[in-house]
Amino acid sequence: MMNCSVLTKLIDRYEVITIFRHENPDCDAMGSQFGLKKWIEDNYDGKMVFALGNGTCSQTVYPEKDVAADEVIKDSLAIVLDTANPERVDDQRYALADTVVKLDHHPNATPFGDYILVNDKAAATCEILAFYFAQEKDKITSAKTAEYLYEGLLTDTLCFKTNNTTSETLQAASYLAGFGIDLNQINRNLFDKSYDDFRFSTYIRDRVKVTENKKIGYIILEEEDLHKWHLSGHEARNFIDELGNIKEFRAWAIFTASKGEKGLYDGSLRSKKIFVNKIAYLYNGGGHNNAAGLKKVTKDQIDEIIYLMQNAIKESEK
Ligand SMILES: [Mn+2]
Repeated sequence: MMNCSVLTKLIDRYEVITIFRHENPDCDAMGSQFGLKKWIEDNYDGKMVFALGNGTCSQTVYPEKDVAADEVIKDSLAIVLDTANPERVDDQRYALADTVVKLDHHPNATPFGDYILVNDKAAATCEILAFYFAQEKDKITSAKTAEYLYEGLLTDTLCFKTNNTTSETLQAASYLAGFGIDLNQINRNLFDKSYDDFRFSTYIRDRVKVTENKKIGYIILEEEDLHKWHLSGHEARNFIDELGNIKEFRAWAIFTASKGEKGLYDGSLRSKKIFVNKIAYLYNGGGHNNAAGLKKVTKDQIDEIIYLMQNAIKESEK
């Protein structure tokens, strides 16, 4: 658990608060952003709170993003959520703010901002916020706040199955569930598949390449594949969990053709034990130990990446 009392002092001090999160946001990024916004609005009179960033996440429904002029951001407290490195902040104007707080659960490889609140033991940024709300004031006054945070927690842990799920994660979930949210409905909203997605899953499963020892499964999707299924590379890579429950696999990956860059691919890497972020760092990428991403690699580099993953698996089994 992390002491966030400095955050309360800062929120008290500023009239305008801008909340940022990473590009290509997931439910942890969006949920922490809108959860924090709602919580501040519910607990403070007269503060202006802006949730900024251009991207959105279609996995569930979020409010429209806010619009703020540079002048507004300049006078504000900026809180950047769920974002490990400054380049990934969706809307770089966060840097204009009077004070910047980084609040995150990724390893703090690239510290930025005036205050750094990082707990890399937390399974989600929403977990950090749940404890913060509970400790600081115990004032979640609307079920919507609890719902935003619960959704972030549930998705970042793949339904409490990832190896960073801890007793604190479940405590946070229990705390949030206490606000009368509909757990079953939230699960269905987040995880029920459309029929098209179901068919795309089948397509992926049919095309998995498997290394000889069956320890790595991966897929390369070309521009035509994405076009045929009307998916962006990012959307297609979100199907990575299709490969996540195979006994034999120690690591798995999806590579998708980079938009408008012939011969280059973006990739998502996952593993049970080996540190795939160490491999991603070598290829303009980064992320968590067991879930990382990288950008613009060639087919030869994909072969290298698979080779490095195989080596890491070998090392880990010595
Ligand atoms: Mn997260």
